[in-house]
Amino acid sequence: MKGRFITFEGGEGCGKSTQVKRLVDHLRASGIEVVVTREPGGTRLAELIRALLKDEREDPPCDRSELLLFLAARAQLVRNVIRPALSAGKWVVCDRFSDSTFAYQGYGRGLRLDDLRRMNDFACDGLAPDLTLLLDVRPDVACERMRRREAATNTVSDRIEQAGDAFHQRLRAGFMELAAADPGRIKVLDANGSPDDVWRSVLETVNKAWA
Ligand code: T5A
Repeated sequence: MKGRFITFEGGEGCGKSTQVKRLVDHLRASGIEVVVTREPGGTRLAELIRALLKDEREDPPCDRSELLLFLAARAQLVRNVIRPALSAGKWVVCDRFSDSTFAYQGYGRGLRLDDLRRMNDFACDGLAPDLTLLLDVRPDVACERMRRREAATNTVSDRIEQAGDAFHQRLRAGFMELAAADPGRIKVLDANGSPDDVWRSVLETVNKAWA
């Protein structure tokens, strides 16, 4: 028995975490055993790596260190959480996975995609999602959501969120290229609408994937 592996992807402020929660609640209410996790994170070591990646003090990781830290966190999560859950027949819903590395470190930072694919394959030991929901938002919509969240939670954007407009444009275009190259797995959803609108598309896409 093998479970199913669903990932959510997108740029900053696309609303992934909101939809991950809705999907997990829905699947559990339907009687499906679901493991929900996120990247980077999801194990003790991977959460420590997350804290290192988010550390705002001096000596931020260079592009290659950043890549290696994301991959180290992923290797740990795949080995200790995702593979065992899938082998036990559970569904796994993960907030970001390999496509974030291709988009952020590849299209965003400019590291070579060929290198990233080989290294990522090594880190994941070949594991790829069955279905990826790519939430696409316009930059102005994403900016407004981030601004509102910062005001509501009294927080400021982090190192990666502050990477600049050109970076975020490359990121969005990169995600679209990834989706165009793998349309069977990566489904692009318009995420500019309300949480309810986006949820309807998420549900429809998941239902269609295993109809
Ligand atoms: N990263 C990650 C890499 O560079 N390489 C990698 O390999 C990986 C795995 C992770 C960072 O690491 C980078 C990407 C990221 O920069 P994170 O803190 O986990 O950092 O950040 P995100 O994954 O971007 O998650 P966020 O929680 O910040 O954003 P989400 O999940 O897109 O959005 P969400 O749901 O929290 O919503 C954001 C705000 O908008 C509102 C929400 O209430 C919230 O306030 N909202 C909506 N408002 C209006 N309409 C909707 N439809 C809305 N949906 C949500």
